Amino acid sequence: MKKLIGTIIIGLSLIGGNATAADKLNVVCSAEQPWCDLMAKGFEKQTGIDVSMVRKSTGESLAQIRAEAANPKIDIWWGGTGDPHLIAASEDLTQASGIDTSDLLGWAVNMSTISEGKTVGIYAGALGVAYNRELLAEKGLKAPSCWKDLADVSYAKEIQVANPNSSGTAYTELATFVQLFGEDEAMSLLAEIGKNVNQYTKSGSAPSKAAARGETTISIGFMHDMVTLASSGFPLEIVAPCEGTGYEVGAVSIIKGAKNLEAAKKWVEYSLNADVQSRSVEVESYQVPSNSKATVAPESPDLASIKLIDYDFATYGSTETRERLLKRWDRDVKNVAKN
Ligand code: S7P
Repeated sequence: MKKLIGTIIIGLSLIGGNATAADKLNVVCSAEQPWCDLMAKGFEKQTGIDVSMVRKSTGESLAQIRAEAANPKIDIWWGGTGDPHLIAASEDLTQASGIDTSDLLGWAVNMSTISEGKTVGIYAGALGVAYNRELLAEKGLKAPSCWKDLADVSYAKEIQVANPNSSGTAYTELATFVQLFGEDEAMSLLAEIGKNVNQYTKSGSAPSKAAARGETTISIGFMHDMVTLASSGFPLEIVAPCEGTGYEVGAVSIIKGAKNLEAAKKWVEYSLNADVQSRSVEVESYQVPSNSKATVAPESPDLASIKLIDYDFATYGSTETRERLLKRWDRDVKNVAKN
């Protein structure tokens, strides 16, 4: 009799569409909030799977995934710069999705190759500098055009950038400087620029939002985030630094030990779909999509026309390199700026 009642209850709950363990997905999202929300809603609508989502910067997401390794609460990590996704893969914190990558662009497949399928690229975007042209004119400052210009004494307390410990954007900047100038010169230059920094923020997109609002004159961040603000009418000018610049490959990973593995695989498939990627424009996210069949928004910075470095994802996406660079940044850049 008990067995019969149990069977009836399970049957009713399926007919009623109540969420069961298989109908849930826990996501940590490291892209901008509106895009995270659009993805969650679209996925729920298409699959009927309930998404529980939290937004965190890339470095913070990695820290959470590491801390929960023995009992993961997250199934999917979507968005955020690729290096920490590669680090999670190399630390065996994520697992292969088995997804077909044949429609993806080379830089997206490269992430999968390096990580043995444990992460894959969903978008790309270049790093740059933005300035508020009204504030710059008011203060009688020259527009910067190179990374090295940012060390000029005339920019004292005029620059805002994120902290690379929490922000994937700022880690991309740190790794870009090291690849452009060598490690010692990069640290000295960042320390010089640090004298002009008014705040190291937690999130990578915050400095450009502050520049847009006139709370800082200059920001460092991803150009697509700057485009979002400039095309909304803020007085921001965007600069591709003369020495060349680095770029991110945003990624998606399934957490090892994910409690909702089938749903997680569906999310990876969903997020690589060309139509889904083309929808990013609805929330003014202008990264370049990784699916070759997705539509690239006319506002997206044209990566082919920017002097990009040959960013070494295998090296800068390794635990050893990231830990070493962050330690040096804390010692040689952040603490020096306080003096
Ligand atoms: O969605 C915008 C974006 O620039 O933010 C991501 C970024 O890594 C997350 O912010 P943090 O720097 O705070 O980690 C980028 O992946 C993405 O393009």
